[in-house]
Amino acid sequence: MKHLGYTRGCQQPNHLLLTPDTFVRAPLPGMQKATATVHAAPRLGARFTEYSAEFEPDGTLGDTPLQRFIYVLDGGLRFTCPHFREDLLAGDYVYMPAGAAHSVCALETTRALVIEKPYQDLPGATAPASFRGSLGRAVSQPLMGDPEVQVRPLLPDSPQFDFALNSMTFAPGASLPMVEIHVMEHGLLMLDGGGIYRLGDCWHPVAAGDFIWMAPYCPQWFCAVGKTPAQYLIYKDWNRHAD
Ligand code: UGY
Ligand code: MN
Repeated sequence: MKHLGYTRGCQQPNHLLLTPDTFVRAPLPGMQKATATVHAAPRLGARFTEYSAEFEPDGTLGDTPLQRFIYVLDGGLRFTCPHFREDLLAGDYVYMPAGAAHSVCALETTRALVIEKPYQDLPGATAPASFRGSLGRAVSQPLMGDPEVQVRPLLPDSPQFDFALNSMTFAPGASLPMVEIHVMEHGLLMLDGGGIYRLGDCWHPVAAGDFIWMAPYCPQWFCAVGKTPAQYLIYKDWNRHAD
């Protein structure tokens, strides 16, 4: 018996908060020496899949017909595709378009965040090519002129991409400048620090390791609480008409 059944984890019609104490690990097809905690998936109502993959040394991911984004949280992954081969360490990431052959093999005990999504064509635009990047090289910009809230886009600013993935860092006490209510959905992983997340009509204390899914139009606001900055990685659908 743990905490008499208490958890901060919470599911509501317009959002989901998953705290690490609620994570249930299971292998996905094709995974070897690895497990996944699936945070968001179509059965939740999301139009993408986001999961944390945990690898033993030499662990691998299975194939996917979908576009795939992999961000290394800690440890190291050897990534191989026809265009490049690279050892990815914490903060490094790769993007692979739908159907692109690639393989991933853990160099040591490793955790990575994985996003998979069917690609939504845009008439007149070609699908993006594979690429690699690193959080440390992503250019930071203030959110709506506030230097205390820094946004680092991890994907190129191009209509080819049907989603965006940003790092957001809040100085202690800094907050989103407004309660946002928008058509895009979000998948969010807290990387550092913590604070209060308003989601719909709930105010949740959140901390590093938590995952949040926000449905389209879910009212959202965040304020960093504590003596260290809060940082999260946030997914949103992007560059496409709403349907
Ligand atoms: O990009 C966004 O919509 C972002 N500002 N949302 C959020 O942090 N909840
Ligand atoms: Mn938002």
